[in-house]
Amino acid sequence: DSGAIVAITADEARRGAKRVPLKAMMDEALARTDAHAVRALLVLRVTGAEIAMQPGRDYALAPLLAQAAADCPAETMSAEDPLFVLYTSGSTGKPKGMVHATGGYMVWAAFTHDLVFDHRPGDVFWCTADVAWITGHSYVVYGPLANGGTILLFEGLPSHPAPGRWWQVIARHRVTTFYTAPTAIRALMREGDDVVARHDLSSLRLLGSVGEPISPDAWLWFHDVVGQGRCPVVDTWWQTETGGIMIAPLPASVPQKPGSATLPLPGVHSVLLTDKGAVIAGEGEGCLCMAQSWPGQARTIWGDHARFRQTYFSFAPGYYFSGDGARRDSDGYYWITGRVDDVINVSGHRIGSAEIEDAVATDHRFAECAAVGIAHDLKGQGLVVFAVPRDGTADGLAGHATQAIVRVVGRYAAPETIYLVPDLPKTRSGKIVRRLLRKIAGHELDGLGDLSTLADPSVVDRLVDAVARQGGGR
Ligand code: 7RM
Repeated sequence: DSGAIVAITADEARRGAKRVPLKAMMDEALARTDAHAVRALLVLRVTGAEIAMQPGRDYALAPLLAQAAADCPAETMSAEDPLFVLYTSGSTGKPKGMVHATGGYMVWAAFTHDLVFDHRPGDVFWCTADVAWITGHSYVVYGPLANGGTILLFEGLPSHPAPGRWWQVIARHRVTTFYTAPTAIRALMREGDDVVARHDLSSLRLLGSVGEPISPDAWLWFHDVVGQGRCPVVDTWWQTETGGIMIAPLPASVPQKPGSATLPLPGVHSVLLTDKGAVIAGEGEGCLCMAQSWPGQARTIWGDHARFRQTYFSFAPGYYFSGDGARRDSDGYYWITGRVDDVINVSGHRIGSAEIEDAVATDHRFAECAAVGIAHDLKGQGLVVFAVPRDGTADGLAGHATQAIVRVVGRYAAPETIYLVPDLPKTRSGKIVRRLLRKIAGHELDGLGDLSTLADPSVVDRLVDAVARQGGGR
């Protein structure tokens, strides 16, 4: 997409006891005709696994670095030069390559890291996010390093090789500031309080959460058990598109409420709009939008500025549209309710229903399919796919749908459940009625609501039957 001429990879990545074959995955990606611009692949040795090197294209990184000069003068850039392109899912089409600009993005990452995490000299800042996620970009790399901070980088999983691994890391390295995601907090909570209590967490001063709404019980556990009641919890709302945190409590100055991201940061003009684009005053619920720009705002979608304008600025002219719904209480506090579009949030991974549906469509055994998100105890949302086989239901068909999704989208998008169904519920104009599918997948059969808008209401009974027959449906 970018026309990049050099790519950098590693032989393998470690994920707990597993090894991810990065070099082999890169070989497969570079074999695609649309990756022809890449002339050199630099390979970092991490695990020493056996890998195939393609002469003339692949180079081991270490010997090249050994020959390079130790001094690398900084390049002068324009503030508006692109800094990076990071892909994120929307409700329609392919993931969008969000372009962040050199000056504004770094200003926003540094400013928000300083303000929200009350950055002080001597802090050891640990953001557990993957560097490949915007949270890793802004709060593992750019923000804390621009502020001259000390970061902790950790390659691994919360409970590998044993429960308590993260607490051990915090104690050993005297981490002061710990920023993670609700999905991790829920998993750690399940391990029990005594796992936490076995470690000395007295170095912690501040805790942060990001990626999805945090339920009050998970918030309280984080605050009371991990933070021992001493550490403020900053629930930070933001997006790939915003570059950095937008709504969050300022520690020690904004009283917290468990489950609320609280108030917009200085310089952030958040508003709630009705479906028709009218501004809601005071208490209320609506679409979360921004009435003014801010430095960290993405500048465009790589290669498709028209789509950028359409996606973010056409809902209500003059406003940035986030795609999230929110409620504002009588104190002006924001409570994020989740996406108002067809984006599914699985463990903080943004997955567009269209991406999943397009992936399944690459396997011609399926006539069509629909993907929805339903409540999941650990992951926040779980992905459920309804797939319509072209002819009948052969053995192993659901497995083929999963394989197509893993191949095209990635392992993180492997669905919880696949239901093979004879038909999908559609309106007369042919739109899939996802609201119904969400209810059927969540086994909420009492409130199916008005079925009169369906082209063929009898589909519903056939669907419910098919789901009941397939049980877990895996
Ligand atoms: C940073 C990040 C963005 C979407 C966003 C929301 C959801 C993120 C919170 C949250 C409730 C939060 N970038 N989201 N943070 N919902 N409370 N504190 O997550 O581009 O990957 O996702 O994530 O729906 O639109 S992201």
